[in-house]
Amino acid sequence: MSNKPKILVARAIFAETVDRLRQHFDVQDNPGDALWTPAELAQRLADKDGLLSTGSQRIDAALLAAAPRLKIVANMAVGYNNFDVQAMTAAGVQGTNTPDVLTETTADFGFALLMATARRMTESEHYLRAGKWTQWRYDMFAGSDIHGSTLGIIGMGRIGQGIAKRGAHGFGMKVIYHNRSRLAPALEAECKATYVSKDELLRTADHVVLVLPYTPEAHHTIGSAELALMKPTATLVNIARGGIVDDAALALALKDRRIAAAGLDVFEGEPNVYPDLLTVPNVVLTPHIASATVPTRRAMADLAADNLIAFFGGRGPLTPVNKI
Ligand code: 8YV
Repeated sequence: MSNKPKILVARAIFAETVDRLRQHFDVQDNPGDALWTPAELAQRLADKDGLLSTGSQRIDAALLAAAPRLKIVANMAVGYNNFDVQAMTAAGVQGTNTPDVLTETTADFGFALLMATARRMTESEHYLRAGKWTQWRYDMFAGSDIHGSTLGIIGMGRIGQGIAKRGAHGFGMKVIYHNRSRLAPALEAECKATYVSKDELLRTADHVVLVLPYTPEAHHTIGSAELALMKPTATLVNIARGGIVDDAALALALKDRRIAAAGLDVFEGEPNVYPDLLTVPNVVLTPHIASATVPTRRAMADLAADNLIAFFGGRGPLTPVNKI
């Protein structure tokens, strides 16, 4: 019997990463990518020392109680709202995430979604594919400009800063932002970004991008009251987390053209999508793929694995989210 630590890999990941884990650990993986229920996950964790998780596993007190040997959960995501950090710390379980490696890729995607939304790219593609394009028209799918417009970013962490730089330096946008805390002056200058209140941002931005982490306080940061503050020509992009936007209120605002359009990569209760969002034309919908490039997903899997290797190697986790 091996005396290596026992690791559970909760979802399918790159075979090379699993092979590397096998050099250090006794690994149970999930190559078929079965979606385990919390009870099935708990049963598999009963004899495990470590877990490589993704955003789809909830790590809470009930799960921890069923996993008496568990010492670390390495999330393959920068966001870790699937962790009950307090319960993990109380149980002496280390949590880690995957910051930095996905910053630029995710900022690229945020900008892509903003452009697709403002320039009505998927709506016009559906029209073309449906065989409806029979003649040119002066106002056909006329959207709003990106260059020279005002970009409002809510949540100015690493990804928000990446989007600000793309907007300010690449597209000559005026960048305003709102965040829990103001950036240091040097960072504001680098991003060419001006701090404003949330209301001022919503009132003045042509394009609003949400990049804040999900916390209970961030729930429905954008609801009907906030949508009412936005310009009728404005667009809204959410690449942060489902639940930050009230999807029902947004669907109504899009239907009533209270705002021009939205781009959504994340949803309340995903992978379920609020049904009305599937029927309104002025929304671009993607299935939580902002970090999905092959090199970035590899880097995320590798960093999660490196956290496990460093932790059990006695070197401490590389990117901890709690202190145990
Ligand atoms: C992940 C993400 O793909 O890193 C995050 O926080 O939202 C995405 O990059 C997703 O959470 C899967 O773990």
